[in-house]
Amino acid sequence: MRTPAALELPFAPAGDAGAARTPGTPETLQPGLVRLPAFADPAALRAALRDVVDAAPLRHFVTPGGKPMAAAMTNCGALGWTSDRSGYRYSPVDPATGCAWPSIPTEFFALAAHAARTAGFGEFAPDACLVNRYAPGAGMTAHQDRDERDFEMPIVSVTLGLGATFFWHTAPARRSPTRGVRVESGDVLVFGGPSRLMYHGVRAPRGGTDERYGAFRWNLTLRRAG
Ligand code: MD3
Ligand code: FE
Repeated sequence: MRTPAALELPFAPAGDAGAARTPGTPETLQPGLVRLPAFADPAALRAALRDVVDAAPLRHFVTPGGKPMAAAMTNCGALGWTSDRSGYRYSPVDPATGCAWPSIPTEFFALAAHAARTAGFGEFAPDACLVNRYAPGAGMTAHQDRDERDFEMPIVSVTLGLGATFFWHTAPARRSPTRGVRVESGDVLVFGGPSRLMYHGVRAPRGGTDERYGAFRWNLTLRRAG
């Protein structure tokens, strides 16, 4: 029985074949910020992502100020990032159901550990994976990620579907110069060390349709939160 949430999914039917891009050389954009072009295989992650959003449907969290966030979100892992009128926090349960989040699919976990190692960080065992789904016109304004317990751990970000421009401030202040990088489906960014607390955000994707992930940019953000 398919739930209404499952019916909203834009995933293409199985069996379509899109040409995978060739993985490129790791690129250090600034100390602690590494881009791994085409490091992930979008085709190999699609079924696992579908299972996650079937188990914990996407929703628009409300900010502490009361505005719904532009990106639809859900989580997998022991902890999931949430927001409501009382603030941002990591929760072991989905506030919509009171049930534990689905666990991190082994494909996601292995990808994140491999990406962190390839980017020059040590062992990385994420316990939280935030799924962000952006429609054209939906972006994320500049912010810091500081709800995690340990800022020594890197963060791994995986883009699937439509591409977008990721931007960041080059010093730990909002009023510092901005740089940007284009991220396409399968690209992975790893943030750590001196880049861990920098302000960052993402510009809304333009229109288009990805053969597997529909008219959306999907982002997996794997973190050690607890
Ligand atoms: C840079 N998500 O969920 S990638 C977020 O594309 C978030 O969905 C964006 O920022 C997205 O918080 C950006 C992930 C990211 C995560 C943590 C960072 C970028 C980061 C920490 C420091 C610098
Ligand atoms: Fe962030």
